Amino acid sequence: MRESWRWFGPSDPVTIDEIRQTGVTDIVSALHDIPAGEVWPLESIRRYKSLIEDCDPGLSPLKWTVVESIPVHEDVKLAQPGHEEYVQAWVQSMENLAACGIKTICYNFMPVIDWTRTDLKYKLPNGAYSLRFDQKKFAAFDLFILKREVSDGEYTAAEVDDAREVFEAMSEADRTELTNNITAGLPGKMTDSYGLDDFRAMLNNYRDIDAAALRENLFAFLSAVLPRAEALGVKLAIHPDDPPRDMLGLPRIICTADDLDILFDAHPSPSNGITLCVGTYSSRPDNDLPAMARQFGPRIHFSHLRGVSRDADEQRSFYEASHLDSDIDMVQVIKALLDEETRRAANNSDQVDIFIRPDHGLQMMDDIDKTGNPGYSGIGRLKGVAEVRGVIRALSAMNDSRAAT
Ligand code: CS2
Ligand code: MN
Repeated sequence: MRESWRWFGPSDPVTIDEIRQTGVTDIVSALHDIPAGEVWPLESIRRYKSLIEDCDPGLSPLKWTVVESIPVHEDVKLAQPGHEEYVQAWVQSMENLAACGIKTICYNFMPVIDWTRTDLKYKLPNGAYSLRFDQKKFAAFDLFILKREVSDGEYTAAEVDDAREVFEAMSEADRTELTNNITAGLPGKMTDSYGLDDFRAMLNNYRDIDAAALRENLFAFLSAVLPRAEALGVKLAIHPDDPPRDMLGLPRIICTADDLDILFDAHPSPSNGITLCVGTYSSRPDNDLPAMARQFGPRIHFSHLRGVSRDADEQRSFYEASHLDSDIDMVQVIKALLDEETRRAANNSDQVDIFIRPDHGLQMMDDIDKTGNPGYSGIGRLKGVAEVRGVIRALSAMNDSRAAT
């Protein structure tokens, strides 16, 4: 297992020297300033890599090994005329990264919105803050702020009533904040920020695109990308749609084990893999994470470790819980990943190690008064990575002692 940490670049309040202190060995990052659809120049990649990797002799080295993410231009998801140019740019960025030795690439295929939360400062009983997705608030945005024309059956009458009640209880400031959280997006998102009118126009672009059409567009993208990825030894790791279900009338196609079966049936290439984002997949109760980690083991090139706690009475609402105290059996997930590495080593696989990172953390202690990227706190993630490291060490020690007897 290779422990990594997401860094947003020189403006990230958590610095490379601070990350070094956490004991992780790898950095997950991206050229965040380059707009979707443009090539990442070789020189820019080299320069950015040296920001991460150059350090005084004697310091523990860090290595930029994982890209999260090269954004996929909306026109590719829509298969708009001319989108091939954006695909070619994506492939060129991948070639340039591979030339610098960076060969694990996370990406996603979520239309219009990337990961989405309604609350960025949700107070937990212990006083720390967390991120939350509240289905009622989201419905309040959809129905009463965005005022989207919803199709029959999207909301029950009771859900509309609940949403109205939530909307009416919100202040103007609350409504603006909710709108920003959803339309302007969160750190690390791979889609653009929009005002409400542009947002409506973007949604409208997808009115004729259902799940089957979106899949076709993803598969066409992969047909163009995978042969080069294979030749370069690059591993692609698609990130699931977060939350993992259709939203705002948009199809979302990487949500469940069945979706992944469809993906790998269409494109069995060994370069076609996943980011096992444990928190995202388990934001729905029908995804069994330890089982998915086992089922898709060989396809897991990267894993985001994070817990969620779903509301008892509304399973679509959740908050991001501590890494080990959530609805997920994290120990069993980690065990499955370690077993997968053992299997790879026995098969002399070209990539034995799975990259993991604490995917978000609580905002706690000195994090609370700092302006940082929601979810990407220093101390909260340090707690997450330390807990996960403890589990890895304990399970590995048990495996070693079993192998020795
Ligand atoms: C999110 C997103 O998973 C996450 O932590 O913060 O940044 C997500 O990683 C990207 O959309 C993946 O492409
Ligand atoms: Mn994730």
